[in-house]
Amino acid sequence: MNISRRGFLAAAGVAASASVARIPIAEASQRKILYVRTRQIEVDGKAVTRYGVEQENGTFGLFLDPGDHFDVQLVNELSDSTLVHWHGMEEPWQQDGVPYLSALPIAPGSSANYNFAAKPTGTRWMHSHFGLQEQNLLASPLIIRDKAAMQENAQEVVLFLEDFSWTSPEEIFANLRKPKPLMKMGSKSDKDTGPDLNDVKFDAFLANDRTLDDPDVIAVEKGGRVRLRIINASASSNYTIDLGSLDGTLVAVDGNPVEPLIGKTFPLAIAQRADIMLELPSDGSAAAVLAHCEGRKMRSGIVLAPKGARVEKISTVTDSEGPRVGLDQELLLRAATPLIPHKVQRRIPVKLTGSMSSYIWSMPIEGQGGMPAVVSEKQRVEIIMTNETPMSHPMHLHGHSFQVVEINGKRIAGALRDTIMVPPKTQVTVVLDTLNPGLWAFHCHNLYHLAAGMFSTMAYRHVPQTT
Ligand SMILES: [Cu+2]
Repeated sequence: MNISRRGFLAAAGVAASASVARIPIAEASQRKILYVRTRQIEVDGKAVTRYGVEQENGTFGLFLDPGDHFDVQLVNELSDSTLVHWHGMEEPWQQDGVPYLSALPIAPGSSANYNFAAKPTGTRWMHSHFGLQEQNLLASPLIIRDKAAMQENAQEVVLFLEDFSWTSPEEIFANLRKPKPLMKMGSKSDKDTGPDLNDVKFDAFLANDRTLDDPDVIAVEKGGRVRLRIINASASSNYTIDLGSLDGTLVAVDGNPVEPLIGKTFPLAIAQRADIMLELPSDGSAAAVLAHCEGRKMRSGIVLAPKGARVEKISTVTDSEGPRVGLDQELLLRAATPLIPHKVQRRIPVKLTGSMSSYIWSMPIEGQGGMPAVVSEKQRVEIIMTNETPMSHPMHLHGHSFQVVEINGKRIAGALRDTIMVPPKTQVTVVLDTLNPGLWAFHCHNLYHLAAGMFSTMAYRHVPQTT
């Protein structure tokens, strides 16, 4: 049982609406210490040891208020090296947490310091970028609250999604990489036309560290308003968020505001986040927020329960497989604050490619021959990603937000994101401004695709102004 994390996620929600004056300024500017350590959770009635990032008081992850600085000492209490990436932040590149690229890993018993402006605001997260540690749940929420979100008088509820296996990530990866015969009956070959939804058959899906058999039940006000901050921290699973009979209003994706979009279901690819506003039932009944795994009959979720509400048992297994996570909703999204119109000064075509039979993935950048995509500072850059494989790839660029502007030839003034899923046989174009010089990771966020080579970099220097 992990009381501290569960209790914390609920408490964060309850306190949110009154939190504008909660932390005195002197205290807010103090350095926070985050510990990377092991912890015990319970899955299907069995205790299991996994990793985590927590504060001294057991608070999982980090919640910053407007004006707070990201001032963190990260202490590695593991017996293994580690390094943590602040996913979605626009930090100086040396503090980005990619081993051997932005910094050396932190040795066991050592620590590293981070200090930068906490921007952009919104629902971010943190996770190990070292080896396969992310699959061992080395991830936590990283929320940078903004004034508008705090003034909307809604309770803040974090829903943190993770995929879980009893098999070690090293063994999962070794199994994926075992040579497969090309044309075995029932197997997928390189020439297979149908898409592959899941590489890994996970044993459980966790929401706030718990399965639906014993879900996180969060105390809410009858008829109250809730801001769900949903984080897909899974290593290799996409979901459809299902609000049941309730309507939700999607107000931000990857932490960045979008024009409100009302719905009952919302796709959420690996590493993406969704902020959804919910009005709770006026009759005081409980409401479940579920995450149905793509291509699987399994789901996870949490329950929002006003005082006295009956909390009914929700089955982990459903009758049907979770729907394919595509880009239908992406086409409808509009950034609340789009990039200022500007002509594209640099085009970067990227092929998402690989071989299922040998489980080798890559993302060659046209004309770069394996070198980083070298760009210039203060340019409008367009990245055109073409997926030639039968699997989808959630593509993540570090240190920047990009705007989705084209999907299979259809132009949109789409969402600002840091992670965009590119489905099989699909082309997605994004644009960004190069305002954060450095050496940046650009990769598929499916942990096993990343480990099998689907990784590249983008680099540019700061050029001092001459007058
Ligand atoms: Cu991938």
